[in-house]
Amino acid sequence: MSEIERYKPYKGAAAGWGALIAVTKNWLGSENAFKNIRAMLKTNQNGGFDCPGCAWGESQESGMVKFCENGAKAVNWEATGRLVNPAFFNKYTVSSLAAQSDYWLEYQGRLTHPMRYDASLDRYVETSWDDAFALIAKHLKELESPDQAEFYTSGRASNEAAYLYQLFVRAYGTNNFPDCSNMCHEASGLGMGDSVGVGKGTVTFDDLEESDAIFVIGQNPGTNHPRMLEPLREAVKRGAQVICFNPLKERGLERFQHPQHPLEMLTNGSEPTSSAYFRPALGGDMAAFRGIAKFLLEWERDALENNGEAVFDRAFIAEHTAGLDSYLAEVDATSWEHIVEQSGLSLEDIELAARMYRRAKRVIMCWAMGVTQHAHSVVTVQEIINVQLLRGNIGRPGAGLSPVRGHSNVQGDRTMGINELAPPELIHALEARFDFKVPRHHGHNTVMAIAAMEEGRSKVFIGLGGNFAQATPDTPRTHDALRKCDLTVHIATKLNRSHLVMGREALILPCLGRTDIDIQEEGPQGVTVEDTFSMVHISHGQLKPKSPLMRSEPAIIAGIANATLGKHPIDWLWTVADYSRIRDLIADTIPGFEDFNNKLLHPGGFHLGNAAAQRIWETASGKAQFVSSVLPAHLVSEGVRTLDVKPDLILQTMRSHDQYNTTLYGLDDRYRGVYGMRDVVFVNEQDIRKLGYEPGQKVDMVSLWGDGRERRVSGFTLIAYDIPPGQAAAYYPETNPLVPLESYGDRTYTPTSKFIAIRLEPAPASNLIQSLGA
Ligand SMILES: Nc1nc2c(c(=O)[nH]1)N[C@H]1C(S)=C(S)[C@@H](COP(=O)(O)OP(=O)(O)OC[C@H]3O[C@@H](n4cnc5c(=O)[nH]c(N)nc54)[C@H](O)[C@@H]3O)O[C@H]1N2
Ligand SMILES: Nc1nc2c(c(=O)[nH]1)N[C@H]1C(S)=C(S)[C@@H](COP(=O)(O)OP(=O)(O)OC[C@H]3O[C@@H](n4cnc5c(=O)[nH]c(N)nc54)[C@H](O)[C@@H]3O)O[C@H]1N2
Ligand SMILES: [Mo]
Repeated sequence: MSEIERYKPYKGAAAGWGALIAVTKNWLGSENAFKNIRAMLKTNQNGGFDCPGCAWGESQESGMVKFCENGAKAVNWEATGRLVNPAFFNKYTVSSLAAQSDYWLEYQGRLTHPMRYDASLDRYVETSWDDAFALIAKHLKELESPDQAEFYTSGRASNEAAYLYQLFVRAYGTNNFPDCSNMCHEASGLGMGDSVGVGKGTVTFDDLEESDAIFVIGQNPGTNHPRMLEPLREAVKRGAQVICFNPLKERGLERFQHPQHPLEMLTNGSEPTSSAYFRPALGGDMAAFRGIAKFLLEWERDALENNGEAVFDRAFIAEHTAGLDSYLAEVDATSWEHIVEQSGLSLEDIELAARMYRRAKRVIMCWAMGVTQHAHSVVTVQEIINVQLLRGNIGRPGAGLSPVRGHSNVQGDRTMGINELAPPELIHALEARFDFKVPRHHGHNTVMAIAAMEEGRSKVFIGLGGNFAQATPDTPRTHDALRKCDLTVHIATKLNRSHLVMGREALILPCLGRTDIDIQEEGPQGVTVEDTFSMVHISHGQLKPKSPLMRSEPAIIAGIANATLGKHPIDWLWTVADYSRIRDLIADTIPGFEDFNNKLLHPGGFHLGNAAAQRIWETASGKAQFVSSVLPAHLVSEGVRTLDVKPDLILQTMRSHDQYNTTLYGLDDRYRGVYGMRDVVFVNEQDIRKLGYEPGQKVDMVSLWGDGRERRVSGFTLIAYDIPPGQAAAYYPETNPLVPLESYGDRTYTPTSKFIAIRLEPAPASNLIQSLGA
């Protein structure tokens, strides 16, 4: 098949038959189809396990079968019968594994034994847990300073694992907690913290059912949070508006069918979910929301002059907010030309969005990576909040803010203290409960950790899950940085590229996943997670572990801690014999978790509470704060603007339908019409031709940054796509070599994965010949 034949625009609706067929194919393709289906039925139901997929929450009604296509893929992927055991590692040298694709590596199955890298053999060889822990302890104790070690966390770690991990790392003496959040919703936490005093969403599932308008900004729920489609569809049915801001016409947002309503599937019925769909420039959302505020202000002034109906919620503003005047002055000072130019939207579009916003009494704003992975993401989040504050849309039913989280427990990990900036309350609580001095100084986030390893300042890397080498920016540089370490350690369920980018010494430690039964000294254990609505609940694995040597994440952390610190500041091994002991420690030190073990007895779990949702503002001013920021003069960085060459396009990097971050379940992206390939770049057909290419041609992408380094990816097929002019879109992680380590968000250090200035070059001849031969 030629490249262009493998691109077929998708005609069906999202999440209907197509979705069900894809799930079933996935199930039947697995060696454990029957068991997996049974496990699936318990997902997210009381008594079952929490879906290891996304962080979306559920309404509390039980008994419903709650699953989605991509949750099914995540469960199935973890529950595979294939094994990556010592025989596997005996068969392949590390060099030969490194030549395989990321897809192939993870597809090989579950890691079963602790493995140690033997450089002389170029292989991983079996080791014992005790020897592995001893090796880690030796390296950690040999460092001149605890700040020379990096402790990464990915967002699947349970609350219990995350809590023990941060306790160990802080008792060891550092706050070096690079984590996946740094690359994800960091801007939401920072922006919301200043504005409303909490860094988490203020809405619960029920609010979605009561709102009159739901904005979905920079988010692709059809692929990444499929269970969110259901409340969106219900909203439209009730006559509420769904208003999307996304440069791409994402399938799930346009229209969809619900797989749990077979009747509708039979009639192939589908209905539009989006009442309006705005397609901004990349990074144009702050300008768009500034424009909405400007219209509201115009109408409010008009109402004041003519005794019309108020546009602003004047009582709310007076009682609850600070900073209105300077914000409105900033809105006045922002010109319409600037707003229109930067947003990529017409004045009419912005006015329509403002009218729809004004019409609704209760509005929820949801957003994800399209908002948070830019240089100016914090102020963009704050501009969204400003607009919400103007009409009192925070802290009442059916209204609020919803940064939709990614990993299934990424929010819980932060709550448990995985944070390179240890909050003062946490420091005090830990010191009151345990006998050690918590380090005060700021630790490393992800970008700082890479820089420290690159410069030889950090020498040990430990990863609690995730795929650091691929998820992070500037891939070749990051790989070199990891290779400079004395020791790299990965606690993981599946083999991935990070395990093959080793320090001088390296370990792979196989752990249980969310779906596995976890038995410790005192019996079977459950772990807890927090969803995007701050609901905490317990999760019990259902499947027999594939190897008796796998250990749970808490047990592995306790093993490392015990070997490094002995029984200081607690008896680690005693703690993990029964996880309710860890939960007692959490109850003693983390606000909202008092009486933790008892609260879990409540089916469906408990809500952590959210001050802003109750209109209690834990901000500097004690009020909800209008933050007035200047709209950036330019979105392209100065370094790039001063180059002689100009960018051809601005690239965003995103997820396909068949992937979970760096985990590739397959090579298709059904909703975008791509089959069997991932090295594609979506560009507007006019742009393709204007730049002198043909659709289907292979190109290299070279990013511009201005530091003299070349950043290039090769042999990407140009797909003529419905995308605004000047933009390109391609999949992550393949495009991470293009993201400069220094290109990160103001204050957030989040790589600007949705805004990369690139040039296209014809692919070298070798690629063309390859494609002709294919
Ligand atoms: N199946 C599946 N589920 C997942 C994941 C997965 O990989 N697979 N990942 C999980 C994780 S960790 C996360 S963080 C979430 C990610 O969930 P999303 O944020 O939905 O993920 P992305 O694919 O990065 O999609 C970003 C969306 O924003 C749009 N966009 C890009 N730039 C801009 C912009 O400047 N403005 C606007 N308005 N829109 C823009 C893109 O067109 C795209 O639709 O999903 C979680 N759930
Ligand atoms: N260019 C670009 N880069 C991005 C993004 C982007 O949109 N564009 N998105 C960013 C975002 S939002 C995120 S969250 C990060 C994700 O970064 P990470 O969280 O580091 O990456 P994942 O791909 O989710 O990690 C997958 C690996 O986790 C391991 N794993 C799976 N389940 C478990 C488990 O239960 N326990 C343990 N210990 N290990 C497990 C498996 O070995 C698997 O290979 O990537 C970021 N990078
Ligand atoms: Mo994420």
